[in-house]
Amino acid sequence: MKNRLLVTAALPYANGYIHLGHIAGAYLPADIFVRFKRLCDEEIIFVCGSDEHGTAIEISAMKESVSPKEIIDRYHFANKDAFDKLGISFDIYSRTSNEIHHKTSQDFFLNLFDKDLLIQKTEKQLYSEKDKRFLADRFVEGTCPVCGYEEARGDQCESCGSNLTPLELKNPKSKISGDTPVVKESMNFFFPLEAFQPKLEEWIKGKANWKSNVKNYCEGWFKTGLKDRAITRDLDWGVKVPVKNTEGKVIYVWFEAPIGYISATKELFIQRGTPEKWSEYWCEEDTRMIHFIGKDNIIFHAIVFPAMLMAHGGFVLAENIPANEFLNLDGAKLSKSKGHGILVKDVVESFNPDVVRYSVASNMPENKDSDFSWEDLQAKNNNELAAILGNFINRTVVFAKSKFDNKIPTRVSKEIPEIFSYIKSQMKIIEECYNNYKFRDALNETMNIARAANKYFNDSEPWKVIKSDEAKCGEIINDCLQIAHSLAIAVSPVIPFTSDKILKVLGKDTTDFKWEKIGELVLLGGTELGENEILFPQIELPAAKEEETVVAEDNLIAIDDFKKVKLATAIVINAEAVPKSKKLLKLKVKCGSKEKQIIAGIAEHYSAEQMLNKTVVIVDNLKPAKLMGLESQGMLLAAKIDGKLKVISVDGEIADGADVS
Ligand code: B3M
Ligand code: ZN
Repeated sequence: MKNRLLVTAALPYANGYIHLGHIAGAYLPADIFVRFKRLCDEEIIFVCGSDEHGTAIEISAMKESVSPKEIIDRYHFANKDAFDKLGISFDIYSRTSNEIHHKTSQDFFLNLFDKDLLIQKTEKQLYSEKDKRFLADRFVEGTCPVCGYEEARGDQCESCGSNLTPLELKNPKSKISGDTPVVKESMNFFFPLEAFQPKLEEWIKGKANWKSNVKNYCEGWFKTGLKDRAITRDLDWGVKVPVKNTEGKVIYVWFEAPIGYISATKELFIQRGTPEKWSEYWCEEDTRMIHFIGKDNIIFHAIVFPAMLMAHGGFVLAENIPANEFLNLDGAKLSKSKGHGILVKDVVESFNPDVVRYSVASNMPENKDSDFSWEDLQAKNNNELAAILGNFINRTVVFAKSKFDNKIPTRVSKEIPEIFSYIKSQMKIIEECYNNYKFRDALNETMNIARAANKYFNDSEPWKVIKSDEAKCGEIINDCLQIAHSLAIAVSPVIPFTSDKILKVLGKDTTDFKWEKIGELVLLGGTELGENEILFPQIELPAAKEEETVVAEDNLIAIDDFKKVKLATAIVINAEAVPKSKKLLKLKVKCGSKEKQIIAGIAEHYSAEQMLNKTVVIVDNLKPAKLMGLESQGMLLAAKIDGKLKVISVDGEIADGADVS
């Protein structure tokens, strides 16, 4: 049995905050799997990081008039933090802007170039005279030749999913200036994907345990026939092509991003002080590499990247790619571009991360799209986590605390009740589920242990037994506490924070915190119990959690109501961060002849420098209010889109002090 595991999760683009759709697609299943394997003492690393190149990032930067570096820094750190708060336990969360990644990708490229594998082709490209640049991928928008959707991107139509090239678009327009581009020739490098089709087909044929969605998808591609793919672009932002006379060209983001898994591994082992060890994971045959991704990334992980690795030689290929489908929010796809996303950074502020993990895991879109709703999260918390697991732990601990002097009662009889062999058999079943990437089943079988535990408690009636036979009652409670320990292990891949809490209340260290100890008696009688806490307080949802506000007829306001609001333009003449606040900026604005202080909740979206000299629209007649002890004498208008705040500004168009109505 091979035993060295290399687990990767797709590198999220650092141009947006990660949302629950991402979590359900790749990161949570990966994390659960990795946590399970760590409990089994397997040698394993879990690598991920930010994907920091590509036109999407350059476009975000352009839209906000900031540098790409500013964009990637913002989202890299925010996403790293959000993953952390949700307990996604990467061994490393790297970034593709790191030097080591540029070097690793360039070396990879050169390896293929030196072997004469890359094809150089001069082709027609779209070029904007106005922007003075080629318009690759997302820098152009136009009408999809397949479905007629008018806002199709140069690389893909979001409406019908067709892969496109900028030249195929009808009525192409520059995303930068709206300019109509001309056609100009340019040389680019192509990867000979077509030539790899037979090898790839052969390789995938041998993958009996791949999910059918992944296999079918690949077979679809094979049927159409693989085509060679351009792996360089005429762009500035990215990894420079390491070949002479290629100024102004970078390696295509989808060529270098998966190499990011290799660079991240190298970086991890540099950090660990064993820099050579990365190659054990990437080059030794007994490594099992598993890519966790969402279904929209299958082509790159199941076809393009393996072909690249084959072309390079000396690398292991993926053992499995358990891609998930999409998680929908009340029916709508959880995609950031559509604005339906529930951002991880927000959700972990309001909810116990384990409740989020549990509810996403129980709705994991393993074989088909699935739905997420707040009501379901509430139900999972109140009716499962609290009512089954929390209840068992709580009643057991409360009983032990009050009747056995806050200690684990000692067992006298050597007899081990039946329930422990049931738990052992569950352990095997759950193991099997995890090994086959069946996370929903694993979770259900795990909760079955908690259900059985409650039944054991009920059937044993310790509250009655205590009256006649204290020793016997002590044994029942000892059993229940031992079961609680088994549960702490069994639930830990899915709800690790809760698992820690259970361990603490049991007064137990991690010596027996191993998968194989599930169903065993490891707690010592006489041990002092820790402090008990309610693991899953009931969740009440606010009446409407929906983002969309539908203005009901009786919510309409009269023009006179609106006239009460005095809006004016004002220029920001001073801006500084508010100490100890992540959200607030302290602004001084000039509005005609007067100056005002405004404390604005925009610090997560704008730096003080970015706000300086902006001409904004303010509510001028707002009653002063205190925020973190600072007086705010107005507010500024901002729009929220896809979770991002954009301050309404009239820079360079209207001077400060103008009335707005
Ligand atoms: N950044 C696409 C995505 O975030 C891309 C994945 C790269 S994995 C090597 O969905
Ligand atoms: Zn289309």
